[in-house]
Amino acid sequence: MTTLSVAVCSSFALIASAASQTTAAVIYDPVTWSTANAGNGHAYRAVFAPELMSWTEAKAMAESLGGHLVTLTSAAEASFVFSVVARPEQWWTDGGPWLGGYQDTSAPDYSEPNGGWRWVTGEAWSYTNWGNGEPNNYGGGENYLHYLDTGGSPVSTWNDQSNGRRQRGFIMEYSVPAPGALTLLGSVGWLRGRKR
Ligand SMILES: [Ca+2]
Ligand SMILES: [Ca+2]
Repeated sequence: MTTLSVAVCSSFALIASAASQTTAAVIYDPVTWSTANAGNGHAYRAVFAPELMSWTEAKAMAESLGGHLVTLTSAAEASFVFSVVARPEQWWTDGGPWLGGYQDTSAPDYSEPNGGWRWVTGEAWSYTNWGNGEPNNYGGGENYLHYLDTGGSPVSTWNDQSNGRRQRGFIMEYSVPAPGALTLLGSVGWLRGRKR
């Protein structure tokens, strides 16, 4: 059984309690892609999950924080997000963080490995930045987007991955000014309590 609770902490602090078997997700401070810099005015946050999470779990947490999994709909946006937000190198020890792309297996254009891809926001799926040989639907069921696992080196290219291959976090995006819930949670980290 898994339960979620909330505890106040620094957005950069990692709380781990051996006694209670809990580990906090680390919610990094937002970075805004300002319109003054030819951006979209949206803010982005990296969330590091040491205990790993599925794409479905990442999507739910991004929404609970007042945003959505990041949608990289242009080369400029992808470059900004990777250079400014997607830096914690610990993410790449076992695959990179989740992104907001998935395959709609009921869509008319669905096919493996390259058909039916969608962004969680419904924005047009046009820009892509797949790694070499990706997407490949390796082993079947690779229907979710994340940064490619390169064995420790951060890269900006993408991989299709199975939901069950849990990753070390995600990147979220939201319009600014932030929703009330996000303001409230700006200095709050989530604790995941797990009974072992
Ligand atoms: Ca697939
Ligand atoms: Ca793949």
